[in-house]
Amino acid sequence: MADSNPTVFGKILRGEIDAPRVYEDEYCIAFKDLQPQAPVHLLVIPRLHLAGLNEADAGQEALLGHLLLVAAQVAKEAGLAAWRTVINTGAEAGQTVFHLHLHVIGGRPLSWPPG
Ligand code: D5M
Repeated sequence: MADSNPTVFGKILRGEIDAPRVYEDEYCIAFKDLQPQAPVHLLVIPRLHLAGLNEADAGQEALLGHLLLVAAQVAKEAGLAAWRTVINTGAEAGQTVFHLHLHVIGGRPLSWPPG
C-alpha cells in the first residue's frame, strides 16, 4: 500500500522510528519532542493524517477537541500548572512537520509574544 503519510510523525505512528510516548488512545498519541524548547515539551498528534490545522474541517470537530483535552491531561501529568499549547500552521509560522501536532511547552517562564 502506498505510504500516505511520509512525515516523520507518520513513521512514529507506524512504529518505524521510536519516540518516547507518554499517552496513546485510539485517536491520538503524545510523545516527547526531540528538540525540546523547555524542560517539558510534548507533542500531541492525531492518528489521522491532517497536514495541519488548515486541513481540518467540521468532520474533525470532536477530534480537535479531544486533542486539546489530551494536551491538558499530559501537561498536568507532567506536573505543569502553567503551560503553552501551540499549533504552528504553515512554514512561515514555523511548521516543519506536516502532520498536525499540538506542542505542550512548560517548566520555565514563557514570554509573550512568541517570535
Ligand atoms: O514542530 C515540529 C516538532 O517536531 C519540532 O519541535 C521537532 C519535533 N520532531 C521532529 N522530529 C521528531 C522526532 N523524530 N521525534 C520527536 N519530535 C520530533 P513544528 O511546529 O512543525 O516546527
